[in-house]
Amino acid sequence: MTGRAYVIAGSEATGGAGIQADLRTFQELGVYGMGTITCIVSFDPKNDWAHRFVPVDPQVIADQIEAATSCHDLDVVKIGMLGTPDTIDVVAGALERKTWRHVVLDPVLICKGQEPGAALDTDKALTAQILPHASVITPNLFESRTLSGMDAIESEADLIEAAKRIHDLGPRYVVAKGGVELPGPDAVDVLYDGQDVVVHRASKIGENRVSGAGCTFAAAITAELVKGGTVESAVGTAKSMVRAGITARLSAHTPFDVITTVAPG
Ligand code: PXL
Repeated sequence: MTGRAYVIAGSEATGGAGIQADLRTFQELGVYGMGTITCIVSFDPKNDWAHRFVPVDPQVIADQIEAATSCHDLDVVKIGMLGTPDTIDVVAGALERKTWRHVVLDPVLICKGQEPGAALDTDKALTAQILPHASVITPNLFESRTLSGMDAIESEADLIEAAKRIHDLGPRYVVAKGGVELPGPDAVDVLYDGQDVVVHRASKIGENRVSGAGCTFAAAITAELVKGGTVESAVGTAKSMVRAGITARLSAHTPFDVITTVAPG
């Protein structure tokens, strides 16, 4: 183990996404992982796998952060699903309390299958209180539209424009992910650092979304930054890892297949 990686995120009870995917990714990339749970998501098989969402009490989140940060000297943290403005208050406070070398933010506004309306208050709080602390942000297409204020992102040029607008909100590096929804044969990710645009691309594997891909991507970037990699090389490793994991996806009884955690070979 060459370093310690920390994640503040939600639990997703089927194991496909959330902190379960994060910790597997840390382990697979050879860093020691620890996590603080912000909320518990349990899909409901009796109701079309709808999201049952329970936030963790803010004091309990603060206690977990205190335990992790007192036990270990940490300088890289991944932020995943926060879920409520109260949780965002607590996590913003923790980010302010010490200096982080990197804060990798996966700006989870809603998870697959949730109503976009649920994102509105979380979106505002995340933009105001968490984004200014992020050094790396990894929005998917929906999150890029929401954060950039753009009506539509339908091409690589649109994605680059979104990355530039999100950069203006504070994060030093923006990784805007095209995923399967951006039209074209390739899964395109745009990395923008305020000066240069680097486009990472790989052919799409099917046209369906896979659960856990966004979590795995940001967690892999986090692990590589812990090990001392540059953001650009971390993004390359994360993309290879997600591609390998989607290739080796699991089918499940949920509406989405599930990514597996495979270190790039
Ligand atoms: O994939 C986004 C995501 C992140 N974190 C948690 C989730 C989900 C989607 O279901 O439940 C905890």
